[in-house]
Amino acid sequence: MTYSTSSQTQTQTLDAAARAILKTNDRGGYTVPNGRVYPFQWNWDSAFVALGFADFDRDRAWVEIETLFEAQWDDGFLPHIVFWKDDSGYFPGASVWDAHKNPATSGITQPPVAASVIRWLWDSGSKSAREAERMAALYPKVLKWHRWFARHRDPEGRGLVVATHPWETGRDNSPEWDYPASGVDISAVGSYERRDTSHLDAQMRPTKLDYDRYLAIVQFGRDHDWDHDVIARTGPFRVADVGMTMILLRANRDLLALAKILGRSKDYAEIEASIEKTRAGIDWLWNDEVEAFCSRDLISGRSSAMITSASFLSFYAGVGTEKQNQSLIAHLDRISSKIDKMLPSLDPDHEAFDAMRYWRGPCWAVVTFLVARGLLDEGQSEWAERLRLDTAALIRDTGFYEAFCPVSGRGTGGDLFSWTAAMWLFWAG
Ligand code: 2M8
Repeated sequence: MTYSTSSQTQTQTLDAAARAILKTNDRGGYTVPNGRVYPFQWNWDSAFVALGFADFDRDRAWVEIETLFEAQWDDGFLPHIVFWKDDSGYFPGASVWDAHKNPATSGITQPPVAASVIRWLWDSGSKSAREAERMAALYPKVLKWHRWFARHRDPEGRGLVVATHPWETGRDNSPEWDYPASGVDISAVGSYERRDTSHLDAQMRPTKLDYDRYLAIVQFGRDHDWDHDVIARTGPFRVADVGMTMILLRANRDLLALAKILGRSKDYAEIEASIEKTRAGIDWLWNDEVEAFCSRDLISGRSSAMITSASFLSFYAGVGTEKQNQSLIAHLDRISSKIDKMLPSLDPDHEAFDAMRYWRGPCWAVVTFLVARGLLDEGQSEWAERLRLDTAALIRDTGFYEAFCPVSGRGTGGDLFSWTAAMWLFWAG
């Protein structure tokens, strides 16, 4: 693409602003998503942030992932938050999770994008001996995390990822979780003080009922000493999440590619079997009525029947028949005719659509990026470019917000946000 001088200058200014955000949010070895609202290290945020650092400091990019894996538990589990330092600005902090680890961590995980990010890092670099060493050192840790998913997060053996907390999905208050979480007993939650709503407009955040349920599920995990087997089999929230499943499937494909680069031939069959299991099981998430991949509640067996941004991650995972893909593209056409900027986190035709409230409508650059990558890989380059240009326009017009209103383009959540800056540098800008 050719830019006019003024748009070139604008791009350079935004590049500089994005780099400054990552530097400001860098706490030395790890980056906070936003200094005020989220003062710790978050799992999938850090993976995306590494891609941003790769634009100007490759060493720092690798360090981000290496630091995250320093908090890996012995059994391969990789926590969703690492509390490297205390900070009273966020709730629930380390003492609420009470996971008895050093460093202190939460007891749940997040979408496993690390393997894919490591592959992007490797592919975009000079393939130096030093980077090969770093990749080789991370590889067994990522494999161990994927094995943890296979052992502890697929109790029915369907090849799908079971999320045991809405926070694990990264799409915290998606309406997909309203029904599955409705059975959570909140009677023993007691009183607590939220911090998010003192930093941000409560209208943009999950509700009090959402938080009561989040905390009741945390209490269950804590009461069971974070025994992930027990939690995945008997916990109060158990959902086959379309987002985590698609992301793990792609991550396994990328892990296999890393294994091949590193010549770890003894692992090929195991990783191939995981890929095949998910590929074979994915149709359980296809909903014929809405013609899309949707998450499914394991407790009731019920499909959410909701089209979310995660539904389109099937392209990224490399699954879907031709007919299924056509239906999904038709949904993209329809959705884009209803709003100004793609990709909203929920179908705007759904009654639960809420343009400013977090994962119930706003556009999130990271998911839009993954969907765009998938569309590009599957030959849908026009759609991939549309998603990129829309994301770039949202950032250019509004700033580096946590998320954006798909109707007005307004920023929602925190500003000067690390993963939005990273997505600008690695992809959208
Ligand atoms: C949001 O989630 C945290 C809990 O993990 C929160 O709202 O307190 C989500 O957007 C999640 O996907 C993200 O990783 C995290 C930090 O950016 O914030």
